[in-house]
Amino acid sequence: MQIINPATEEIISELQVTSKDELRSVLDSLREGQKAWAQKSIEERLECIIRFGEFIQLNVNELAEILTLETGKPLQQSLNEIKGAQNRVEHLRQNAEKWLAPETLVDSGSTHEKIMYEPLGVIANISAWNFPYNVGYNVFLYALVAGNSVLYKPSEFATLTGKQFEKYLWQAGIPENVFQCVVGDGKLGQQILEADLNGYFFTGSHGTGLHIAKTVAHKLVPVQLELGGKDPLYIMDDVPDVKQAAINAAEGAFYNNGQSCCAVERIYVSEKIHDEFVDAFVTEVKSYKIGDPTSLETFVGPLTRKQQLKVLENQVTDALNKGAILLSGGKEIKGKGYYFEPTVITNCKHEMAVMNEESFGPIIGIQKVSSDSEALRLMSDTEYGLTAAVFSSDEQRALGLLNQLNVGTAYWNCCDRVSPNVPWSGRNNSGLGSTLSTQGIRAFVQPKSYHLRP
Ligand code: TXE
Repeated sequence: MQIINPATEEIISELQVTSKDELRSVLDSLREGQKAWAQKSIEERLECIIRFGEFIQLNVNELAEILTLETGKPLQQSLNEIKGAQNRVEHLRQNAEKWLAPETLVDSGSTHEKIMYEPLGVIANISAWNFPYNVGYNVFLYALVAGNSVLYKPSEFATLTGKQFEKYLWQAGIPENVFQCVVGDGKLGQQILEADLNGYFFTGSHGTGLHIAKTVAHKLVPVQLELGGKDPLYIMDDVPDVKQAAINAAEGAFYNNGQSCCAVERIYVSEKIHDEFVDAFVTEVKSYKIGDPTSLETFVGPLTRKQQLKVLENQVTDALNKGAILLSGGKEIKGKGYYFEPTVITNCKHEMAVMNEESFGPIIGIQKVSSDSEALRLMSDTEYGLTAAVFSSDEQRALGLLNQLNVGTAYWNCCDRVSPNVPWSGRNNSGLGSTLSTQGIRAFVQPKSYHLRP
């Protein structure tokens, strides 16, 4: 399998794809390893995770460079992503024992009732390329602490990063028969679906997620899907600082080149402040440094996948044909690398693809609205349900609207944000189940209830 640098289109590595036989023997060893791993105490498992965090800290620059080389993510953003691993390790250090401890619910003289949390067994973590470290460690660190072994299949667009994490997990004391990173694309993914695993944890597109859920349904094992979105942001007329709101909204839309599951994908602005907001927004976007992702100053690098250029181009054409106005960007940047100009489109309408289909790139549609109820109607009219944001100086007004939206995450005066303290979950076409927080660890265990009569 060839690994291509999206900034230069050069082949940077060639890897041997995991064969069917190798997959079988990897799974046999993970099944064997899991038994011993589950016997270890939570403290012992946690020690390995904490050591992993230390290795990550020591090698942060190397890890960031590989991520940038492989996915085109600007170096500063690669560094930010790796620092998130530290944050998850610390969160697990503080909470994992508490979350996994047996719970006694009734302790009367004649009856004891309690819950023990047992690991699922061997789980598959089929992952994505857009935040490959992040979407990986949000799954496998929690699964490992809970006593599972993990078959990790990174995206074919982020395999080198997956292999680096495997190296440091092993160095940190996680046995080789407890964590294995396999190499391949959807074909290998398909073989994993056909194999005997105790849970499937997926991050990626809605289409593949649905296929996975259908294919493994007969096994009756847990399936979690973290899929995409078409996340709306509404700027109310009472924002205290329109310029600051525009800067924050633009960052939410263009960070990681818009390739984030929770990127701001469509913006609604009150007609009272619309023009001022748009001016400030376009000024901000035009100030972004585009180019070589290995430079710490770059904010917009290449897209990770070449095929997305066409998707973005089609969304621009569709919007312009339906009456939108192009204020910035709008096309691929010719030359080496998969670069697309940061694109701002106004005068948008709900029927344009840029307002109702996932863009997953540096493009944003802005639509004027005349009331909160119009904004609510437009924000709600989607098949997705990942996040929604409202900027306003009035918390009650913002929450009044956010409370009515069918989303997993609601943001007031912020956006495009993930925290280990609260669950990360999508509704409808944005997915199933949760990572992070108590729910994120409970996803990797099964409760066993005890009724004891002493
Ligand atoms: O996803 P895929 P891709 C969305 C985003 C993006 C689109 C395509 O819209 O443009 O998905 O990205 C593996 N059985 N998101 O092509 O195809 C595949 O090898 C088992 C949103 O990367 O879903 C990879 O490891 N596995 C998302 C993983 O599935 C299969 C993040 C994801 O690939 C398989 C990334 C099969 N039959 C993309 N076919 C988010 N939530 O942020 C493929 N795979």
